[in-house]
Amino acid sequence: MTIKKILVANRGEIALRIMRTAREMGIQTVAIYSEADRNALHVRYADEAVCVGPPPSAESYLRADVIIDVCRNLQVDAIHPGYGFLSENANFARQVREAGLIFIGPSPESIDVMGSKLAAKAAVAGYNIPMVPGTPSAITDRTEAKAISAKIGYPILIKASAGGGGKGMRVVEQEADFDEQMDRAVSEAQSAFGDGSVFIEKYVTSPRHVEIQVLGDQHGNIIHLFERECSVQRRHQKVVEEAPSAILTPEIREAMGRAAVDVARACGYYGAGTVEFIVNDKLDFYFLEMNTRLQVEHPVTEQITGVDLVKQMIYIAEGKPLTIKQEDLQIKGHAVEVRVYAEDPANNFLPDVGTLDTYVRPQGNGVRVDDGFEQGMAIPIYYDPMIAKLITYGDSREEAIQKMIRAIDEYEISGVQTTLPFCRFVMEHDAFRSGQFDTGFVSRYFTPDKLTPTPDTHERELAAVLSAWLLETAKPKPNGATVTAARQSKWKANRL
Ligand code: MV4
Repeated sequence: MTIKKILVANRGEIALRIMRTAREMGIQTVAIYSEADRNALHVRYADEAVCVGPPPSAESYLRADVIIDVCRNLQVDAIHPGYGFLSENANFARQVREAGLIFIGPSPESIDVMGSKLAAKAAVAGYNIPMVPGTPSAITDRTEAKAISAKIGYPILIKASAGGGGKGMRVVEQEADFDEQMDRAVSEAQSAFGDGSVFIEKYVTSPRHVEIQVLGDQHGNIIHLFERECSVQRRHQKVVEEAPSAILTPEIREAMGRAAVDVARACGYYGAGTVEFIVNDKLDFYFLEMNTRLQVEHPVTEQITGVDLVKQMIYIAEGKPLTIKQEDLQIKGHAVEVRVYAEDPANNFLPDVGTLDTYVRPQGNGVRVDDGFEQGMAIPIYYDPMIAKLITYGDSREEAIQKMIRAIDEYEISGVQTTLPFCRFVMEHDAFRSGQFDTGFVSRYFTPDKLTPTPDTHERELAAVLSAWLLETAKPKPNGATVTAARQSKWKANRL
């Protein structure tokens, strides 16, 4: 089956990113949008666009029935769900299939298995995948659970089977707290996910988060595209991602890659997926969960492998066998991504939505910006406040980081506060630069007083006037080097 027309059931940067690849492949694109996104870039970019409802996601981007109707009306062949919204909804994938459409993603069965952490553990049980010591099934008997916890050793973690991304987790420091924390965990899981099943794992303190990108086709071929390091997080929200990880040896990388491929094999996976591991200070790694979608941070993998993941997803959905062999893949260079949010890092990362009065992207060699906004546009309050993903690529980790600092300083955004100064703080931190960090990085090192504001537009104008004045008045006329030095010192003085 050849896909001729794709509907992208998403918005913002990821909708645009998917449509760009579709266009390169000669595939027609259909955008959907809510009333809040009438003027959005993904709507303008698409060949056709249909309004699917009012601003709240539940009335627009999550309306499976409306979206499938649009596909019927416009003779769409396939739906790409992006990330978030309907991307990990097995019932949506099923409805799409039943409507005779192609879901550009895994089977509903794979989504179901990996959507339940306990089902995922059961599925991989025969594959010799390293897992954190714990209970293999839902807790029913507390006396037994306490005995297991005592054997594992405290602290332990209680996790909701239906949870994910840190939701529904409770640390228990000692047996005396067990019952209270268990009550809370079960009732939270029940109210948040409609499923009160919880299980226990040994608590790995301050792990690193390393995930493996996989691709599987519908003929049983599965490959991995190495790792992404995502340890710099704030309250389970990733801030910086990079590839490769600064800590993995070639041997551990290969072992993790093989484990990830086995996890995918265990659920008959096809499409693009991510297998998430935690890594302790001895570099032992443990399988945690699998995300059955294209991830926000996929660009760093694209940069270091040269593979367009969306293109591969489309080929896989068409039923084509993978043409990339594991042995063809190698890591070339280093990529870093920061997420630019309309949040105020000086004010507890409070969302700061508004209008992008100034919006000038950084450019140049090794810089990629995936975004969905232009100057003058408003950031809607209804959705995730991510403005852009800024990705840099260089020969080495140091080069990618230096490029990132340069790119952050070139980025001009006014009208909203952004996390750019916070990203700059991370890039300049010794622990980050040395690679010696874990998931505790932000809480351990960050306080708002550590922020050096990136020069805003006003300061830039001032600096420009100042340097013009220096050039004009300096006598005798200085050579280029002197001018550059003078200009930089004034610039720095402006940036306390
Ligand atoms: C853990 C853990 C320590 N020990 N499991 C958080 C998100 C979810 N995907 C799994 N998470 C964790 N599971 C055990 N047995 C620590 C975390 C964790 C974490 C994991 C990845 C990235 C950031 C994190 C931040 C806090 C806790």
